[in-house]
Formats: sequence, C-alpha cells, structure tokens
Amino acid sequence: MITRETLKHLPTGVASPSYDLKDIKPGILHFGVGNFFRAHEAYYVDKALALPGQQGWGIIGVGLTSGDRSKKKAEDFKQQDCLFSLTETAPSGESKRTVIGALRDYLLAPEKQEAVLEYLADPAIKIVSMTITEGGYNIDEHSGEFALDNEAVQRDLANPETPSTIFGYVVEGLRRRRDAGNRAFTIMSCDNLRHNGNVARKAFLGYARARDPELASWIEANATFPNAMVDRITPTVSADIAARLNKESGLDDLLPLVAEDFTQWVIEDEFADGRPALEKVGVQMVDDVTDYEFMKIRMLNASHIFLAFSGLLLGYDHIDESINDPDLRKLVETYLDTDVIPTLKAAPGEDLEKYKESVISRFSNPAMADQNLRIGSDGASKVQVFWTATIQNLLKDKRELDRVAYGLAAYLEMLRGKNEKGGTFEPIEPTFTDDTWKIARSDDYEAGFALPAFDGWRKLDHAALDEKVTELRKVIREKGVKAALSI
Ligand code: CS2
Repeated sequence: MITRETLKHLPTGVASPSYDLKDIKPGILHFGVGNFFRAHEAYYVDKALALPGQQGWGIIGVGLTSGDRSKKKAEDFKQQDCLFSLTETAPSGESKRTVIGALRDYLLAPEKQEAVLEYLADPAIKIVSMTITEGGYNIDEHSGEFALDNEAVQRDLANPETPSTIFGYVVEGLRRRRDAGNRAFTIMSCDNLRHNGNVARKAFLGYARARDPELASWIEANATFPNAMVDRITPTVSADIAARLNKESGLDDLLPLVAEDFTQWVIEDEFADGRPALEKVGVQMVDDVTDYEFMKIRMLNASHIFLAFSGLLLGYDHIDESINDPDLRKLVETYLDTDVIPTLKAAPGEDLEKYKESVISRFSNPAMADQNLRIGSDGASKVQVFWTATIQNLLKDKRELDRVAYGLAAYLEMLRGKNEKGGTFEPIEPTFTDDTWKIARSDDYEAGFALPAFDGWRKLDHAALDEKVTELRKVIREKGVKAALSI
C-alpha cells in the first residue's frame, strides 16, 4: 500500500510528490475519478502543487455511483490517503514512475450527499471539473438540447436540494453559493467532445433553467465553461497489468496506473475565480481551442475507432495489434491523408503531418495494451463525435466515401459481436435500449441505418453512402474485413 508513511521510503526510481501533503488545501472538485483523470488532470495539478504559492489547488474526487466496484475504489483510495502511482511508458518501453498526491479526498456522492454539496458550496472550491464521458452530458441527439425527460434529471428537478445527477449537484452547489453571496466556480469539462465547455454550458444551464430561470441567469453571468482539448492514452488496468506494474515499481499500490509518455492539454483561458499555474506545467493556455480539438478528435480518436472496430472483427484484443496489421495501418493513413488532413487547419505550433506520425507511433506502444473493446465502446456517441464532421464534409463535397463507408460497415458488423476467428464478444453500448439492440443485431443489412450513429447526416444526400455501407457489410460478413479493405 502507498500511504503518507510509506511515501518516506519509496523504492528507488519512484518519485514522491515534491511538496508537503499537509500544506495542500482543496481548490478543485472533480466528478468521475477514472484512470484518464488520474493520468491527466491530476498529473498536471500535481506538478503545479509543487510550485510556490500553488498549494490551494488540491483536488477532491467525487464518484456518482455506488456499486460494488465504486465502493471498492473508494475503500482503496481511503486506505492509501488518495495516493497512487503513475507509470508513464514511451513506445521504446522506457518508463518513469511517480506517486501523485493531487487527489486529497474521495467521496461517493450517494453515500456522502451533503458532504459533496458542502464542498460545492465552499468558496475555496474554485473549479469543478469532470470526466463523465462523451455521452454523459445528456444532450438529446435530435434536438441538440439538454434532455429534460431523462428520469434521473426529472427526479432531481422534483427534489433539487437532494440531487443524484451531476447536473443536480453542480446547480444546487451554485444555488447555495449565490444565496450566500459567494462567487460561482469554473465548470471545466475534460471530456473528448468538440467544444466540451459549450456542451457543458448547454447541459448545466439547460438543467438550471428548468429548475429556476433566475438561478440559471446568475450561473450564466457568473460561471465560466472553458473549452479544452485533452489527450493522453490511459488504458484500463486489469489485475494482471496491476500486478506487472507493481512488480516493476516495487510498490504495493492498490490503484496503480499506466499511461503513455505523451500528454497534451489545451485550454481556453476563461476561469471564473482563478486557476492553478497550469501554463507552468506544460498546459497550453489559448484563446481558441477549435483547431486543436479538430486535430485531436478527427485524427486520433477517429483513427482509434477505425482500429478498434476492425480489430474486434479480426479477433485482435489490443490497439497495438490493430495498428501493426499493415492493412489497418494503411487504412488509417489513407483516411487521415485523404479524408481528414485536407479539411483541417493546423493550430499554432502544430504540424498535422507530424501529428499523424505521432498518433501512429502512440497506437503502436505495446505497453498501453489498450483494449479494442474499450476503445470501440459507446460507438453510438463516438461515431457522432469523431467521424460525423468528416462524413458531412465528404458528402457535401461529393468526395470519395470508401473509407468512411467501410468504417460504418465495420461498426455495424462489430455490433453483432462475432469475430472472424469464430469467437464472440460483447460490444459495449451504454445508450442502447432493447429496441436499439434489436436493430443492431438484425440480419437486415439496412436496418442499422436507423441507429443514432447515423443521425449526423440524415439531412444530407446520403444515398451513395448507404449503398456503399450495405455492400461493404455484405463483404465483411461473407468474406471478411481484409476482403472489404481490398475493394
Ligand atoms: C479513446 C480515448 O476511448 C476512446 O475513444 O480514443 O480514450 C483516447 O485514448 C483518448 O482520447 C486519448 O487522449
């Protein structure tokens, strides 16, 4: 176990926080303490905490669910004083190990509702950040607005002072602040969405307006919602990986974590009540994040799902196996060169050609052992966020549809949960209902067009795309992925 005590004699090669934990005061509250958050925001804030005058930016973590896994995680955090080790591994295999101390408390909201609300109302908390996944903002795909008919949202609106959703918590926290004459906080999304701050604004204000229009206006005038691009590949840590990490570090960490050595965070500098000195620890503070987002989402994430869907069909477990398959690598390269890069503008300091090379090298990092099933999960949201803009561009400009049609065909075939080696797997689609699954599993090649993933181009002329997708589905099912790729 890592604790404040064991920090004093860590194994050689493991760096401990270079500040005194007892000097750290909470300044940030974070919802969704997953591996990505721990390897990204917590990693940067940890570096900032070591700088003079930055000790007021410790992080309070909050989990919104209280199933067995959540309880176990909370227990582990408690036993370890919220400390955990991060192993950063380069594609060459070289690793660096650090104990991160930025997380100073961890609460499960269902068990500690009032404590979470007290933190949210405390003026010391100046930033409320979140990683709640692309689909977590409860935006209706058709209207583009916050979905008020969601059951949990309805429950919170009926009992706004005892919430259960992130929207209910944040807005109740802000209500308490306003009533006490305190300032609002910054609401900082760290999810992989285009203009994630705007999406967060829409979601939280959508909820607030339904709760109390005056409160919503106060939030709108006082809170800020910076847009950000976030990037670091952080795979799931299985029991085997945890054992390996501990063996390599010499630690006995209950919550070990591995990430690639690459990391990037670009934020629009709009904070309601101050922020850590992030610019001193490698974060790029900019006026406009748009071109960074386009680059990351349309290049890295878009390629990732191509590789995941294809890899699952071929019976590969991991992304590095997918990218090391020459046909899949060629697919991704051609997609980026032909369909994506010509439509992008390089952000200041970025070179799209070099970015492409770095993405491919990052995917081939064997230490990530990043699961195709994880990357290919929630395709319904990911297709919309990562592919839709590119597909819309191709349709509007009447350009070649081969790669995107293949990608959509691979997605639909993947949803059937069968690979070419005769194996089966369970695709993960958290937003699917029984009806959606029926469509997804139907033998009819065209039924899948009704799925939400296809919503983004319904208003455009998409007949040619549908035709190609149907044809490629047939080829994938009858002759396999490789045959479809060689068409
Ligand atoms: C992945 C991301 O899950 C996914 O869709 O593409 O988690 C990816 O690893 C990160 O965006 C990298 O920053």
